[in-house]
Amino acid sequence: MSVIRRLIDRLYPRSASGYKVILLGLDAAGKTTLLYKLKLGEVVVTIPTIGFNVETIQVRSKGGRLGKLDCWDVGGGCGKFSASFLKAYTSDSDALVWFVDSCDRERIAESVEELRQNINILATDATNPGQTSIPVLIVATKQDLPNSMFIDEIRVKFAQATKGSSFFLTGTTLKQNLNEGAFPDALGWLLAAIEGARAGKPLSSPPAVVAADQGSAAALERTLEAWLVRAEKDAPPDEFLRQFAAIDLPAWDHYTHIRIAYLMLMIHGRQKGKNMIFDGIERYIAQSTQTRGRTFHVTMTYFWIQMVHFGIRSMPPPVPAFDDEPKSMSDKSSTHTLVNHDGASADNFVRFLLLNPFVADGNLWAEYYSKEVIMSPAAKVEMALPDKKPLPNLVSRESVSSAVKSSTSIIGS
Ligand SMILES: Nc1nc2c(ncn2[C@@H]2O[C@H](COP(=O)(O)OP(=O)(O)OP(=O)(O)O)[C@@H](O)[C@H]2O)c(=O)[nH]1
Ligand SMILES: [Mg+2]
Repeated sequence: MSVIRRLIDRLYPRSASGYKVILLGLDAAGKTTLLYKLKLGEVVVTIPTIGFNVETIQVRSKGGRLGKLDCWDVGGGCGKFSASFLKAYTSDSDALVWFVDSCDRERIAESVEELRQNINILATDATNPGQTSIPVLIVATKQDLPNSMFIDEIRVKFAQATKGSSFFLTGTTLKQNLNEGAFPDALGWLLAAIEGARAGKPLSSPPAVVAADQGSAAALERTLEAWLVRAEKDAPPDEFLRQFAAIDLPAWDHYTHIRIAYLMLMIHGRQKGKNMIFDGIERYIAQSTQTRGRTFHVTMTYFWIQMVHFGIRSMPPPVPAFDDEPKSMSDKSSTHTLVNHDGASADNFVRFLLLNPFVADGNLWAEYYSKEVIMSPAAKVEMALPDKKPLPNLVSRESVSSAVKSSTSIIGS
C-alpha cells in the first residue's frame, strides 16, 4: 500500500456507513461551487482549487434512506495531478461525479476524453472484488447561462465515453435549490447505484485503456511519498523549531523550508510568521555550513510562504483564522493561540501535505514566473510580481473556510 494511501486512510477514514465519491472535471467546471452549495446551501465565492477539498455531505435516497458521501473535490487546473498520480487518492472510490461546463463548447471534447480515461482508471482500482465499473453521475453545470448547451446535446457527446458504465446525467444552475427538482433524484440515483455496485450487481466492463503515465506526476508522487515518510518520523514541532533557531537542522532542503513555513504560519499567524520566516532563513543561510553556495532569495521565499499559507487556508476546519496577530502567548484563555499550536502538531503537517501535495513540487514557481523574472538579480533582493499568472488569492478562500464550520445540511427528499 502506498504511503499516501495509508495516511489518507488514517487521517480521512471513511464516515461510518459512508461512501467515497470523487469530484472531477476540467478546471472551472463548477465542482467546488456545487460541493459547498450541497454542504452549506449557498453559493460561495470560489477560486481555482489547486489541491483538494474534502467534505462529507448527507443525502437522502428516494425511499428516505440516509447516506453519507465523503466527497473529494480535485482541482481541475493542475496538470501535475494527472490520472496516475490521483490514483493514490481515488483508488477506493465508490463513485465518480464528473462536472462539465455546459457553456464550454470549445473544451467539451477534452472533457469527454478525460472522463473516458478516468472511468477506466477508477474501474481498475475499485475496491469491490469483481467490480469492473463505478457509477458515474455527470453534472452539467451553468445551465442558467444563455449560451449553455442543451442537456440532450451533452448526453449525446458523452454517450460513447460512458458506454458500459452505470451513469446518470443532470443539469444544474447557480441559483437552484438543490433540495428540489431533478437534483435530489440524481443523488438518489447515485446512492442506489453505489449500493447496487457494492452488492455485486454486474456492470458491463468498459474497454481497458491504460492512461499514459506522466513523468512529472510520477516524480511528484514519489517526492510526496518520501516527504510523508519523513514527516511521520521527523522531530516534533518544538524540537524542529529549536533546531532551526540553533542552526542545527539535520538537512537544509525544500522539505525543511516547507515545514518551517508551515509551523511559523500556524503558530504565529501570517504577519509575524512571515517576518520570522524571512529573518530565520536569512540568518540560517548566513550562519550554517549546510547552506554553502546558497544565497537568500526574497521572491522565492515570499512565493513559498504564499503557497504554504494558501494550503493552510484551504484545509477543512478546525484550521483557525489567523490573519490577525494571535493573542498574547501568556493569555491562556486565548483559544486562538492554543488552536494554532494544536494545528501545528506533527500529524497535522502530514495532513497538510496530503491535501496540498503541490508544495512538494520544487518547480511550482515555474507555473507563475518565467525563469527570466524569478532568476533576475532584482527578484533576489526584492519581491517581484509573477509574470505568468497571479498567485492564488487568499481572501476569497476565506469565505469558504469560515462558512463551512460545522454545517450539517441534508440534501435530498
Ligand atoms: N452561472 C453559473 N456559474 C457557475 C455555476 N457553477 C459554477 N459557476 C462558476 O464557475 C466558476 C468556477 O467554479 P468552481 O466551482 O470554482 O470550479 P471548479 O470546477 O472547482 O474549478 P477548479 O477548482 O479550477 O477545478 C465560478 O466562478 C463559479 O461561480 C453555475 O451553475 N452557473
Ligand atoms: Mg475547485
